[in-house]
Amino acid sequence: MTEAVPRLGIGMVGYAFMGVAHSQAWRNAPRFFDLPLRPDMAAVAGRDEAAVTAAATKLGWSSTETDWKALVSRDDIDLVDICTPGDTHAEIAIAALEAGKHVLCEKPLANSVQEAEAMVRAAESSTGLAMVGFTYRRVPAIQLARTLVTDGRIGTVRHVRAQYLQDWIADPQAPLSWRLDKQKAGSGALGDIGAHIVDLAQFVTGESVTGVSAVLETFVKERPVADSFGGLHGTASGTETGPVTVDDAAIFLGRMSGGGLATFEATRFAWGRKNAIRLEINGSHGSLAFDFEDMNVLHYFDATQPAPEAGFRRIVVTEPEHAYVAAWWPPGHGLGYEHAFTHQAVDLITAIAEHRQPVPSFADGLVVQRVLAAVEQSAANDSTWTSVQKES
Ligand code: 4PW
Repeated sequence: MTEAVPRLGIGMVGYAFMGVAHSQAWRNAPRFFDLPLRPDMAAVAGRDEAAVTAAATKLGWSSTETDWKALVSRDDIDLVDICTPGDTHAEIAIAALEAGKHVLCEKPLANSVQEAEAMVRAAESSTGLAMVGFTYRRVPAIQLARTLVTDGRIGTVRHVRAQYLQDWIADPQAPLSWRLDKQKAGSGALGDIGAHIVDLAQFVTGESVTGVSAVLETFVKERPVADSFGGLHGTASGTETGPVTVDDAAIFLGRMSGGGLATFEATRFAWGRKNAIRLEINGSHGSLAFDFEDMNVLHYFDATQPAPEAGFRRIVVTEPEHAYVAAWWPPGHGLGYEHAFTHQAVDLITAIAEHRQPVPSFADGLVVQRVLAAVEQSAANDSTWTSVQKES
C-alpha cells in the first residue's frame, strides 16, 4: 500500500483576478503533477460575506473567513496566499510569517522599499517559507531563455530590451480601479507590470539592474468611478469621476551588473497590445527574443553559425524536455496564461516539502522594489541617473 501524500492547508486572501488565477493553480497542480504534498484549499478570506461565499463555491474553497486575521490564525492553514492589493501585503505577510505559516505573495512585493524590507526580515526570522509571485518566470520559453543565457549560448549580455504593453486604460473612459490608486497600488504601470519586466530581465540574464534614468507619465488624470469590476475591466454608469494618482506609463534606461545596457517600457496605453511582454536580449555572440502574446515560442539567433544560414530560429517550446511541459500536453499543443500559475504552485509546494527556500524569495522581491524606487526617484528628479540601492 502506498503512503498517503501529506496535506498542505492553503488559505487565500482575496479572490478577484489574481485570486481566480491562483485558485485554478491550487486545483490543477495535483491533477497534472506528482506532488510531495497535497494542496487542500481550506479557506478563502474576503470582507463581504456573501461575495466571498459565492467565490468559495465557484473557485473550490472549502470554507470562508471575513477577516484575514482569522484565516492566518487557523491551525488547518499551513500556507497563506496573498492576492490582495499591495497596501495590505506587508501586514498580512508579516502576521502570517510570525504565525509560522508559509507565504505566497502577489507582486510587487510591497508598496515601498521599507515595507519590503520588513517583509524580508519577517521571512528571515520565521519557520515559514516565503515566495513572491513573479509568475512569468514559470513560462517554459522564459525558462529556456534563462538556460541558454546561463549555458553561454549568447555570450556576454550587451542589451536587454524589455517591454510590458497593455491597453486596458488607453480609453480615457475606462473607469478607475484600485490599480489606479496610489494608496492601494503604490504605483501604476511601473509596479503592476514594470515590476515583471525588471524581474524577467534579472532572472533571464542572472544579473541585476544597477542604475536607472526614468520618465513616468499620467496621460489621463481623471476617470469615471466604477460600479463594478471583473478582471481588469470595469463599468461606470454614473457621471462621477475621480483622480488617477499613479503613472500610466514608465520608461527607463538601465545598466546591468554585467556591463550591458537595458531599456524598459511599461504602459497600459499601447492600443492593440493586450499582454505583450517582450524581452529581447543581445549578447556577444547571439540573441534571444520572446513575446508573451506568442508565449510558446522563443526566437534564438546563434552568431557562431555561418552567416548565410544563421537566421533567427523559432523554437516551439512544447517538447517534454522543456521545463514543466511533460506534465501537460503532447508537443505543439501549447500552454496558456494560467499554466504559469500552476507551475508557481508546483515549485512552491516542492520547496516546502524539501524545506528549502523557494524562488523568487522575498529578498528577490525587495531587489525589484529597489529598482522601482530608483525609477520613481529618477523620474521625480528630471530623469537624473539614480543608482539602485544595494543590499544593506
Ligand atoms: O500579469 C499581469 C499582472 O501582473 C496581468 O496581466 C494584469 O496586469 C494584472 O496585473 C498585472
